[in-house]
Amino acid sequence: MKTLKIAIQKSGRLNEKSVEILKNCGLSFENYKSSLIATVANFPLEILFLRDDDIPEYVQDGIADLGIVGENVIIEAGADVSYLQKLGFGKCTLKIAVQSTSTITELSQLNGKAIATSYPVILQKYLSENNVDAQIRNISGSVEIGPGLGLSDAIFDIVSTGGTLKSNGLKPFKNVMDSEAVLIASKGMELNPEVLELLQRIQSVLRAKA
Ligand code: PRT
Ligand code: ZN
Repeated sequence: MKTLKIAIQKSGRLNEKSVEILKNCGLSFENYKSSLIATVANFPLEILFLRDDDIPEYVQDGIADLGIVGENVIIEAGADVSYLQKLGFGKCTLKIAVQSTSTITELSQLNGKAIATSYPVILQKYLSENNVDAQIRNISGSVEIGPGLGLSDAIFDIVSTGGTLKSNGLKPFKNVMDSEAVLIASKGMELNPEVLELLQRIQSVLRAKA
């Protein structure tokens, strides 16, 4: 029997809940902060701990058979993977936000403006679909400080409580995409018996919670 590999986030917002859902499936493994790989004692599975950004590609390329990652990260990476199950955590919305004093009310007012983001692919798709021609400034983090510094007229970022927007003098303008953590598989692996067994266990954990 082939040992499956599942990639989960090493540290960050999805790590704890990803470990928890696997433990609740009855999987027994050591979760040392320092290890990059853990072997499950009672199921043919290894757990790879990775940066979330690397997970879609690892799964697409079959280096990992399964992964747990935010939908936003999969879409941004353009990864070709199978979606098996939404997991109900890591929920957030990707939004365009503007300065709280801004008088922008229409999307068309973003024409010719600069928008700072770490998600250029998702933003470009949305702007193209809405015939908006704006300049995308690709920044790897802290995009919220852009408008205050005059670096951009708007930002496009993940929002959950909205507290970060508010404390940086920004307000939400348009909701572009809802996201949550999902279980994904390499194309074809969704038919593997052990994958199906694990999926069934995850689904019953989710049902018990509902
Ligand atoms: O190190 P690694 O690359 O693995 O992690 P990361 O730093 O890239 O990601 P991480 O751990 O921050 O987030 C992982 C995933 O969690 C994201 O890809 C989303 O799918 C999901 N998620 C859910 C969030 C948030 N909620 C969230 N609030 N990701 C980021 N945020 C940021 C947001 O951008 C803002 O700057 O948290 C800040 C606080 O948000 P507010 O609105 O609550 O103030
Ligand atoms: Zn990341």
